[in-house]
Amino acid sequence: MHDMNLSVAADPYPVTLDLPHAALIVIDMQRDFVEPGGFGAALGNDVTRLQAAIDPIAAVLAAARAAGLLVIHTREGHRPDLTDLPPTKKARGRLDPGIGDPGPMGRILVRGEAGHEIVPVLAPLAGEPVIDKPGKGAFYATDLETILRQRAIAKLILCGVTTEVCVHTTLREANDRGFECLVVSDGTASYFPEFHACALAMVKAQGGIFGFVTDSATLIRTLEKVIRT
Ligand code: C5J
Repeated sequence: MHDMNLSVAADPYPVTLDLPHAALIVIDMQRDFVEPGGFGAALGNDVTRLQAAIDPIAAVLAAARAAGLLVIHTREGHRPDLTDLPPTKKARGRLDPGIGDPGPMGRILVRGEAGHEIVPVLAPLAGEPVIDKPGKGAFYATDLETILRQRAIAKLILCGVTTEVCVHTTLREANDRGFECLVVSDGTASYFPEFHACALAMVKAQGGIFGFVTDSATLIRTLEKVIRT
């Protein structure tokens, strides 16, 4: 029986993961954000910046699954009737097409549409919960907290996009609920490199005011200790 308490090198200092009480959350790796022709691209963004996070996330996913961690995926999107879409969110940016409108991958950010799906290489496995969220944070208007509490999860490893929007909002929601968060620096990405850097810096500032930051290679090396033994 191996020790399930793993110390992960992180900033501002190492963090301990008690594996049965840790979960990996992969945030919004959806075609609408990551692929050309989706919502992110419609906003004028360079989606290749987000694509840089795919390989590190795939590697972290594989290690987390092999180590037996609970893996949870999130998706940002709305009901087809758009009853959960705040008018402010719909109107913001004066986009044409905007959320709910037909786009190259179906209706933009609408559940069930092709663009709303997670990119195939990071597709959830059977049994991995998928949280559909109408907002930026994965706790708001979802059953994520219920699922985590049922499994006695105390620590969250966060990957996904975008660093300063949905990852940060989820991180802040989690932190206020008492979850310890470890952000994987190269497993997150932003359309704006300066926002990515700043968002990561904010996590670990002031002694880790929102949590901890590590990178995928460090995390995987640590998880391998329980995978190999
Ligand atoms: C955005 C997200 N950026 N998943 N969503 O609108 O970060």
